[in-house]
Amino acid sequence: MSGLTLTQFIIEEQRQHAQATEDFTLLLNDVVSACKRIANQVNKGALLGTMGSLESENVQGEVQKQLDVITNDVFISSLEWSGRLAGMASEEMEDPYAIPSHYPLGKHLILFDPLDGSSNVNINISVGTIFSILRAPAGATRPALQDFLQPGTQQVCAGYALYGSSTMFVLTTGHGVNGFTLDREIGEFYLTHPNMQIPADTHEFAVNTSNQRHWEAPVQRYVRECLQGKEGLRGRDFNMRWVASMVAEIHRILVRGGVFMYPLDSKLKDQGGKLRLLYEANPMSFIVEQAGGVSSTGYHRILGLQPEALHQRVPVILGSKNEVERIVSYHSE
Ligand code: AHM
Ligand code: MG
Repeated sequence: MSGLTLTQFIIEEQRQHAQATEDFTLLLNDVVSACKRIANQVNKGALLGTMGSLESENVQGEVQKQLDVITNDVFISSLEWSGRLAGMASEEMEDPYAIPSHYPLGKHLILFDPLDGSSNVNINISVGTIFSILRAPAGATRPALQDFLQPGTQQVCAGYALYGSSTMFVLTTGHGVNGFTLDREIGEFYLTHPNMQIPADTHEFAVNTSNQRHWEAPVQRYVRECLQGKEGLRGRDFNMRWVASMVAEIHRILVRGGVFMYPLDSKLKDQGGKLRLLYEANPMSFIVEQAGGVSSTGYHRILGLQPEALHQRVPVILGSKNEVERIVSYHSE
């Protein structure tokens, strides 16, 4: 272990990069605090009596878990007061959250999914928090919805916290990807995974095969060829994983390579995909590209998409460069 804490790392990065501001450094520290509070909630599990579902649905029409709502509140209360943000938006709220007028406004916007993979929470499988930070186009004034609709290339920072067998925080500010592990007794994240790189080649893919009959032809072809293994065109066996927690899948890919797909299928066609562009696909694509991987809808680079709605969904195919490029080439044939 290098002994470098996440706080030290963020401050060092700020010193190295002229465009980073103290404001941004403090904002990131508040995000880290929010994730520590969420880790604590998730880790206590059934002891808190918060594992159940609610009667309510979120804006996506999905049944909310108690913890979806609790963790959304944790994020808001950790960040709204600080004067570093002009606005916030979340998977759990239909419209951007208006920061109460008694707090000062800052120059950044944050979009987040406070508890991704929450259908896994009551069966004790990894879940995570995903976030994306943008500059507020108009600076420290109350943002309009339009201000949040920036292409992923405009992100100044993206990251996730993974609440797994250990709690990790992984982030990029556009200068590579670094991973930190929480020491619970001390309450600090330490740099354990410096300069994470996704291997360009892989023998592992992740996709929910229960949707196989609905997929488009290029994804059908790719998975069919993987499953044919040594005896098929690829000439080697492939392994398959599906956690149903995007954060856990992306983390696995950052550590040992792989391909993750939530592709378009005939069931999802009307809604455009399953995963949300602004607080799932964009931050994960920024991280994956910064680690040497590729991220695409199959037809377009995800980071280049111009968002049209806050909760817009997109097909996602990302991970090891050579495999994702192969899948993309199948889409153009
Ligand atoms: P959520 O934000 O409602 O948790 O949904 C996103 C999750 C991803 O983490 C995961 O990749 C996917 O949904 C799992 O979908 P499925 O239930 O089809 O396996
Ligand atoms: Mg989610």
